[in-house]
Amino acid sequence: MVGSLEQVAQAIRAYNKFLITWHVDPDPDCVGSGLALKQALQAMGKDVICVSPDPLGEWFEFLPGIESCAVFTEGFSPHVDAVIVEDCEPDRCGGLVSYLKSGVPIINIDHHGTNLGFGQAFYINPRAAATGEIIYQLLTEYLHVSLTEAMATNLYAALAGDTGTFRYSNTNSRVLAAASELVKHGANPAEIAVHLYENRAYEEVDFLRAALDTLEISPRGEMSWITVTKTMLGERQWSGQRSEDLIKYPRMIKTVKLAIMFRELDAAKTKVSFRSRDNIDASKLAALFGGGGHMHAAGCTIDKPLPEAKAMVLEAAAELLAASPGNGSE
Ligand SMILES: [Mn+2]
Repeated sequence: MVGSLEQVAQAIRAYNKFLITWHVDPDPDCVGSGLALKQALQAMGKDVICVSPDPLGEWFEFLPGIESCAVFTEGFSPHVDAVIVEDCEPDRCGGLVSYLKSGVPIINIDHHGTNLGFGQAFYINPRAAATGEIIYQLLTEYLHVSLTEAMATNLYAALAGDTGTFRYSNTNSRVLAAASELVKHGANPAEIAVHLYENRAYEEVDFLRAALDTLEISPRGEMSWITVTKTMLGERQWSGQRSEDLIKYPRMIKTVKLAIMFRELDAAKTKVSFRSRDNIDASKLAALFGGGGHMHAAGCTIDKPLPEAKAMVLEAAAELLAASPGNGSE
């Protein structure tokens, strides 16, 4: 744990005009957390805008207040008292990075253990299942905001997103207790699950078919990966939804301890996502290539063409698996 939630609460009380932002490739945790925090600060009489570094696809349309979110455009540099960067470190905010380095006060809230904490007030708790869990604690225990149905829905979506709807190893009694409170305040688990996992256009499922065709597995079966090229993606926009959709397939294979997704960003840039099980530390693997994340979910971006990046990562991954005690013995 780095920093203090009390310091974050003090900084929030001290300022009036806020910008809230999050990481590129947004997911339900960062967006739901940002919206709930915005709604809570507005209830406290603050002036708040949410700005996403990347476009928000249809996936997020069910989140209450999403229509008020702006998307970063070139030359964007609003006057605010402080920027709240949540679910990441400022360097992961894409086009907003130079604005964040311009000297504007930063408040950083995150649950990624590789984040050292940035700005004048920060709280990084890698034991939190989601940033949404930290925001829930901030609102209820520190800022004493009464939760509305909109805040509850946004925070529940955040928790559901990062825990695979309470199935991953980060699911514990604390996060379930928070989810229970959110349901009491109006979050609808069944409706949110439909929005997170169903409600897809035919083209989406058709894309899945193409992606599944690339599925590969290592000779001993402990590592499996899936690959997305720019050609396959076509005009479709990438979203956190697609990441979860795809990486779950190599991940669900019985023998697999490390699932990898390779995505071609451009001719010389490749995004790599990792999901692991047991004692396999995915964040160590991501860190080898300048990325980061959690023990069982991490990622990095490599400045190499897809085939080269793939070869480098698969080699390092095989080494990690070979060096992890107990691996392969089941
Ligand atoms: Mn998160």
